[in-house]
Amino acid sequence: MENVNKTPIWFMRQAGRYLPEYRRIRAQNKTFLNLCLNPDLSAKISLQPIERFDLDFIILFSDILVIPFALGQNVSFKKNHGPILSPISSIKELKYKNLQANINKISNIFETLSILNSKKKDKKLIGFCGGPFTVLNYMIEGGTSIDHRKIKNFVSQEKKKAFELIKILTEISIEYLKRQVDSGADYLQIFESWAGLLEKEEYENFIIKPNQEISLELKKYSDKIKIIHFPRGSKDKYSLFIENVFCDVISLDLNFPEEIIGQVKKKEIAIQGNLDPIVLLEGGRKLEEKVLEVLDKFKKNNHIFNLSHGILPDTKIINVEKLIQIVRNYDSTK
Ligand code: 1CP
Repeated sequence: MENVNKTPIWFMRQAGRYLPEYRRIRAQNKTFLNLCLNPDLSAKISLQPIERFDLDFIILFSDILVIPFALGQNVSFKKNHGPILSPISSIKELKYKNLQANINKISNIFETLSILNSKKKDKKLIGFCGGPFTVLNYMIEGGTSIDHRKIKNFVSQEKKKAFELIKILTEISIEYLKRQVDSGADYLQIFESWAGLLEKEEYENFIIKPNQEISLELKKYSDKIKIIHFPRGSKDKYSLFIENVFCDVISLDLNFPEEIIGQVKKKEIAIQGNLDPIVLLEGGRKLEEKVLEVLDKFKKNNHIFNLSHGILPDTKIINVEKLIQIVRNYDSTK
């Protein structure tokens, strides 16, 4: 059957452990960071989900934690455990010289983007970085955290140091993203995955302001680049976010305020999202129902179909295929 629906689709973490072809490459490359810094392999992994599913967007295969690495922090990834960083508590512990010298440590990533740019055909290429606060979270916590106690204390008790580090992270992110634009990125996604940890002035200072600065600088740099913001967990502050931060696309998790749907339409911002990755993992009838629910909910908006967070490693390929088929066959005019 011919595709009826034009809603573009991709998945956060579309390249990764749920794909056997990824696991094969990963098994032979024990050091995850080396994989991120290997242009041929990174480009190959980025294209795996496109070759398998014909998705509309290619996202660079890399990680948000290449930035702490570029700043001289020790970063490693332990199998089935996640990232491990030697935690820092101030700027002095970083080998921060000048932006270009630091970014040059990860310049292989620009080569990956250039390869992808030469192969992208009609697909759009997404570059990305972590939001400054989210990256700071990992730098201070030293890895995955359950209660985020250290970062919460840090921003409330060590404000001056927190501001200093956020400033550096914002500057390096801007420079890093500009180089991604130069290398062929059509879209940039800013993963502010831990935005939901902050409230009030802290949300203003550490989420809104840095994200706004990133948007403004990138828009000044290129009139073609499209920016996707993902301030995950912002809840009722999603509205405040889009009022204050320039977005071409806003990526929604499961708990956004309903008024967002009309608010973004007025501002001509597209919506990205927002199927629960657990629904995709579980499959069955519920998957069919929920995919249609998402399509119906956003059919009057410019909509990019995606999940509310990254695809889970145990997700079955047949569920992914099913989801895509439903999206491609959906008729939004009905
Ligand atoms: O063992 C492995 O193979 C590593 C697993 C893995 C993968 C495949 C990690 C470790 N990172 C990635 C790739 C990755 N990470 C991409 C690639 C592009 C894609 O296909 O989407 C992207 C965009 C990311 C972004 C990322 N990394 C975020 C933001 C998105 C989110 O999930 O909120 C975060 C928070 C990270 C940190 C990170 N890196 C890896 C893990 C397991 C984590 C999460 C740690 C945690 O639980 O807090």
